[in-house]
Amino acid sequence: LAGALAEGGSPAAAGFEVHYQPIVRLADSATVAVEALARWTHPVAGPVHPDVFVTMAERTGLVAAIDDFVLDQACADAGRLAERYGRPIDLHVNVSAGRLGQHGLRDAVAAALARHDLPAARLIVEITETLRIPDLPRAAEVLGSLRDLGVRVALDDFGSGYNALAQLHAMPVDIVKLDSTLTDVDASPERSGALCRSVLAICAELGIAVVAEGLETAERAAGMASLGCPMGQGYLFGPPAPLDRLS
Ligand code: G
Ligand code: G
Ligand code: MN
Ligand code: NA
Repeated sequence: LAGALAEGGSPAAAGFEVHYQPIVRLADSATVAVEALARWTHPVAGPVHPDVFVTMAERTGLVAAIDDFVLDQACADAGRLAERYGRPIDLHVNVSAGRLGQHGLRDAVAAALARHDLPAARLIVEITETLRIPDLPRAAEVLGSLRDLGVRVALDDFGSGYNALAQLHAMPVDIVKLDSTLTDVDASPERSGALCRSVLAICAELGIAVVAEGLETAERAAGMASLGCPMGQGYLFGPPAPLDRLS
């Protein structure tokens, strides 16, 4: 990975590309946004699972290069995505939580928006909490600088990582993405319902929108809708796919 991304080697040249997964309004299944997801095909080893290369990249400090590539590609694709869906839609991009202690995230986001003439209101930055956020006040400051641009902030995998409630307490958040372990009613119906209802109540009180992740069946989507969850994402509505093969 380091070799592939070594000085000057662009992620695209190293075999990275961006896939998109629809995020829908549960009331009518209309696509309101897409999440941009990095994909990597190693020239010799073939496709590498994102969990593998994202973890490797986080450990080696290369994840910012991947995040910035996906951010730029997503902003570049905004026009074609609007054409595909017949109207402008929101773009979600992932940013590793490790990035929140560093300078430069705000500038990278501002530069990508300017380069592609995309309104900040169309962009959502998802904070992926695979790493514990060591300095929440500092992270809150960096996220605040993104919001000053007009970009929204989402907490990804909410409920499965570290410090979920402390993060909600400390950081400015516009959208919570309910992790699929919580929306999995089949595994644990009563607990899933109680947990989802509670998170939805907290978010309603704080004025935070919610996206239920991992929706694979119509039953699960209907269940989340009946709890008052406004948005969903999952294989039911479409898997991550290249722009020209989006469902
Ligand atoms: O796309 P799914 O295919 O399996 O992605 C696996 C994990 O990789 C998810 O947790 C997702 O958040 C993360 N991921 C995918 N694309 C990116 C990216 O561009 N940047 C970061 N930091 N994480 C990503
Ligand atoms: O960033 P995040 O961790 O939310 O990335 C979404 C991840 O979840 C990606 O790996 C994507 O491929 C995966 N995913 C998307 N929809 C579903 C689904 O319905 N079921 C499961 N098991 N995984 C999903
Ligand atoms: Mn995500
Ligand atoms: Na997730």
